[in-house]
Amino acid sequence: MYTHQTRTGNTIVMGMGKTGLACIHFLTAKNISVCVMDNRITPPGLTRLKQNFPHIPYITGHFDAEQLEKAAEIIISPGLSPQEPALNKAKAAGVPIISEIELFARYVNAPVVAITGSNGKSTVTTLLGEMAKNAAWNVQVGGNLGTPALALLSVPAPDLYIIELSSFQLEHTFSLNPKAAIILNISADHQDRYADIAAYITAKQRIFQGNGTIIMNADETVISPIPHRTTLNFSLQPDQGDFRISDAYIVRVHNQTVHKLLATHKIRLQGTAKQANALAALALGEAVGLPLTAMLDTLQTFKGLAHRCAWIAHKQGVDWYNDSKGTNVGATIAAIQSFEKPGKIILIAGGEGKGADFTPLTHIITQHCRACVLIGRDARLIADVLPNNTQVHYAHSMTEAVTHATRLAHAGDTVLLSPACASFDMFKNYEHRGTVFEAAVNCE
Ligand code: UMA
Ligand code: ADP
Repeated sequence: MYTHQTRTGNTIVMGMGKTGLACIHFLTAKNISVCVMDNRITPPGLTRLKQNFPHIPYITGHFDAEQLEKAAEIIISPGLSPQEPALNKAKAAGVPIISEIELFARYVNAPVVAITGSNGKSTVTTLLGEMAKNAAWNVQVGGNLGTPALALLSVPAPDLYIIELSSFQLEHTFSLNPKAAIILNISADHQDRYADIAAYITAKQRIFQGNGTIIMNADETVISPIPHRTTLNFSLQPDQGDFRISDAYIVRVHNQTVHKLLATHKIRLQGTAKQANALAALALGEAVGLPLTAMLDTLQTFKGLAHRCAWIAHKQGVDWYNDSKGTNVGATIAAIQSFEKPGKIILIAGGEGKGADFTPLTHIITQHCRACVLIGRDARLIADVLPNNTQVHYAHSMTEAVTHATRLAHAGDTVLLSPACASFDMFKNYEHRGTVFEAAVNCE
């Protein structure tokens, strides 16, 4: 059990990004003495810090181990590895290290839905938010999605907070007690940060702390159920799950009675992965008491988010899809599978692989892709897992990749950008990558 510490000294915020700034804003409003460090020379939040908080002491370019050791508490930004050497002395000296989410958990004033998983977090968080808004609930939606959770805390209290959480944010979170929590799925990601997949899963499982309802993906075997906890589960299989897909319907099974909720063709999110997201949102919504009608209405209008397997163009008989947010192997497999078009996909992939093992792509690419156009730093690592007879082309830019794909695609084919990698070697972020892709497609 984590107890709030009582050491004297400064609270030190590590990281001057969105999280760091949200912490400073929150703590200064509570008159808590705070200082901030970032090991980048010009961190993204520096200008705003100087403008809005001119009296807050800060250090850039390095972390001051001596000051950290004397801190009352350290709030670590999610992008920083806990293995950061300067943290070790502080840890040894017993300085409590917490996340921004821990701070949120200490002060939160309304029920929380917490959503994690390797893929689908942003989609489910946004979808559930839309469901709640359709039910006229006053809801705050954010977290890893973009707006730091702490910045959402509001008075008067909303009806509900819906928070997307990354494994990084969960690592130093101890007091969260969500009314409903979910791990959507697990596939290898961030293997440059974790010793192995087990360590990544352990971080994700921290979302189940507390005593609220947990939502389990019954098709996912790596997460064990928690005995004696109220649990709802969902499945794409017709024979398991409280929420499941059966005979082309979303159904709710309650005491062995099957209630048909909605024909799957009425859901705007198409493809199996996206249907799983719809089931997950329904289960979360039920756990917090959202009215079913509002949830089902939302499923018929919610189109999904940009850069997530989004259709962008039809040219000379070829469909083009932007799945730039496909930043790990699991997302790319789900994207390819959603097309059910053996041999008719031109896949554009590559970027920063984050230490991933690409071998799970071998079979699916062999089955479904006519050719691959590979970009970015780890292009050759993807090529290495493909059989010699796979058509592989390399491109130095997105424009060049699109030109290759245009040449390779036949009428009836699909060109899919789903990189299975982060974007930072070539782009500012996944949105930038997707936007550059769309612009290049429109210029062809
Ligand atoms: N960094 C340093 N030195 C520092 C602090 C950070 O080098 O002193 C680096 C980190 O390694 C990282 C980058 O700077 O590459 C940004 O890290 P940060 O923790 O300062 O990021 P924030 O701006 O606070 O944004 C964070 C989340 N970023 C990360 O976890 C990397 C955002 O998720 C989130 O939206 C935001 O808080 C609000 O909660 C982004 C993300 O990429 C979208 N998340 C990862 C993902 O979804 O896979 C986990
Ligand atoms: P996250 O916030 O977890 O990154 P997003 O909703 O932003 O999730 O989607 C990220 C990527 O994962 C996209 O490529 C999207 O097509 C894919 N995706 C979305 N939902 C799922 C799912 N349930 N299973 C597998 N892949 C998914």
